Amino acid sequence: MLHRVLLATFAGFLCTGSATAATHQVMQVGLTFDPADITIEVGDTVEWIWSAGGHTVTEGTDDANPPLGDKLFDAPLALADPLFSYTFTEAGDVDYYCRPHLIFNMVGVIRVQQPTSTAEPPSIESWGRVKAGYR
Ligand SMILES: [Cu+2]
Repeated sequence: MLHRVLLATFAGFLCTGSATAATHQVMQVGLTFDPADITIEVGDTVEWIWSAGGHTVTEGTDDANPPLGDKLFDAPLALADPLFSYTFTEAGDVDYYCRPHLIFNMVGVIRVQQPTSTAEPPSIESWGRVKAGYR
């Protein structure tokens, strides 16, 4: 009976992991995103916050890559839309830019990593410690 409880507890830990989805903020400051390069985990949300002017938060490296209709996001960031948020569900680097200001290199990247708690399966040794740890 105790073994089943322990297994269920450990399985629950593996499924949920120990990380909680976080929210990261990127400010629009003049013709830059700040910070322009951030690393987050799968499941995290990024909020882009407007300060002045008219901008976009557009996935990719330019309007052709990927094509405008195929982008993960292409959102205005302006007085009328002062905040854009997006939750990243897959690992990988996601480039983005501001369409009117790409010529001024207004770009950024979100580096999405697998949560560290679930990146690797537990080793045999850690299983032993978990089982032995329940005195
Ligand atoms: Cu801009």
